[in-house]
Amino acid sequence: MKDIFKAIEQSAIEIKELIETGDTGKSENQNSTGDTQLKLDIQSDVIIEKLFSNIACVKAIVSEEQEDIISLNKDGKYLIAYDPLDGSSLIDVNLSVGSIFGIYENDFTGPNLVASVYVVFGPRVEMVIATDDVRLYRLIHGKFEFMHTIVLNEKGNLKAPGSTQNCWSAHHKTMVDDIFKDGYRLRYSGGMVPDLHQILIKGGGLFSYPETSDRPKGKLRQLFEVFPFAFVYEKAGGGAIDGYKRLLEVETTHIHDTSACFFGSNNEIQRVLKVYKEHA
Ligand code: AFP
Repeated sequence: MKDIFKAIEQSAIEIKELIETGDTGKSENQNSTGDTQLKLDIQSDVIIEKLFSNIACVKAIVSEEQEDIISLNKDGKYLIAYDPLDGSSLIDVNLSVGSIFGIYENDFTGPNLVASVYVVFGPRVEMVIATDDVRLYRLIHGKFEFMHTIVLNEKGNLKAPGSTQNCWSAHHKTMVDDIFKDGYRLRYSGGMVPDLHQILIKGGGLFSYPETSDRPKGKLRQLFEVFPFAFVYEKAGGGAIDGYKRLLEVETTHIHDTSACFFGSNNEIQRVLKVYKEHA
């Protein structure tokens, strides 16, 4: 697994350079979810694929930017699903973006996720690795230095409410309103990586991307976004659910499946479970 983490570090260094100097324009292509790919999405994907191709323990990879699984080494132990540049539509306004990696064994399903990593490209470049615990690293003079472990408080005070409000269910809207009435502060940039990173680093809160009238299964992709962050939040002492049950137990029928998702401190996750149970 160390080789995989090293490759991710190298990809972060190369993608940082790409973000700083590359063309932020659109390409002619769409990914499997129908999003028009930016040139930076495609170039970041190429960087990561090339680095993983040199690692013997990687059996196969699948990218959010590609249709299918790519087989690499038949005797490899790990399968990696990744989103090379999540939130790339925020680059032209110079907000933070990130790369997300889920490392799986046997197959690409939630219960078989064994580690996850994300990289935040903000004013500084930071990397978070979740295995048995959750560790924060920062890029300093070209090297990732360990900073500290991340542990969520039982309850936080930040709320990141995703998706279009006029597509929310009535009970979801009431829950979000009640959370704000309880004094939570709004923190939502539209980039999953910085929004979830903020809640983790500031001790807790709730990020939600619910099932909505226009997207009954949510927007965020299970393998590339939802499961890796579910793993991070659970290992940091918080929770991650689809409204009703643990995200890491949600079934995957296709590599590009999406899921409604809630990530947060335990107190907030219990609150969501209670509201959604009453409306199941
Ligand atoms: P882009 O990659 O198209 O910018 O989408 C970002 C994202 O997948 C994720 O990073 C955000 O949390 C989410 O979409 C925001 O979606 P809404 O704008 O619908 O809240």
